[in-house]
Amino acid sequence: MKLSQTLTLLTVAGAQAHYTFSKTKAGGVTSADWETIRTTENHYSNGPVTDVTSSQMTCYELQPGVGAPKTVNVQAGSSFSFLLNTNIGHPGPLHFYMAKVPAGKTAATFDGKGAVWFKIYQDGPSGLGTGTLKWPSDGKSEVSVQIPSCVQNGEYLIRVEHIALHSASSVGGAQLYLSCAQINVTGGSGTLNAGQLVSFPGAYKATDPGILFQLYWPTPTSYVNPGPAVVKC
Ligand SMILES: *[C@@H]1O[C@H](CO)[C@@H](O)[C@H](O)[C@H]1NC(C)=O
Ligand SMILES: [Cu+2]
Repeated sequence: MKLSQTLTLLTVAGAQAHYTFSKTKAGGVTSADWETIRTTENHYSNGPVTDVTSSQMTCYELQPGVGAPKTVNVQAGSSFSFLLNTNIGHPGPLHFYMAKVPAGKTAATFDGKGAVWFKIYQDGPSGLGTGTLKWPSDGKSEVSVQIPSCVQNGEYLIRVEHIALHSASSVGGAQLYLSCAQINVTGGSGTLNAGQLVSFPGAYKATDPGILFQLYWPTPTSYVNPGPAVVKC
């Protein structure tokens, strides 16, 4: 095989393993692609963010400022899903964050910048110490989170983030797949203490132990998720 053909095949195989989060599901209703989620820069390539200090870390938007056509109504305490265009083809942790839209903005107009984000979910692997880690999101085409029952009502951005760790043993090797949906929460008790809010970019460093991570050898015996603790009601 010619070198150019080999390179083409490698490129295609790489792209197939990549993914985007392009649809939402709430209250039994599934959106269209990019209807409730801001279209991401990788909507065609499916490629990851690899620089955790990049402005892409906020919502990976193709056209910042444009917003998604719709904001989804969501009940506090209910399940909210992001659907993928393919499936999660790489191993690593899944995170969900929320940011309350400030006064004077809407979920469609808020840019998500500044220290506004709190974490509502993270997961870790099983199989630590065995040489083969399994992650709850492996192969999934839909991932879900429970909207905390104690959030304040109102509009939010909700940000899904999957960190692929298969190449994460060198700085800049972790692959972050993320997008933001626009939601409007009702039925929340409003008692949440979100604690210290973080910004994206800003919350992560390329050398955080959960981002610069040796997945294969030496056999990992622990995994530390990057970012803040998960909020509790
Ligand atoms: C959010 O929900 C409230 C309560 O149902 C409603 O009054 C408001 O119009 C909704 N906002 C959006 C943007 O859908
Ligand atoms: Cu990939």
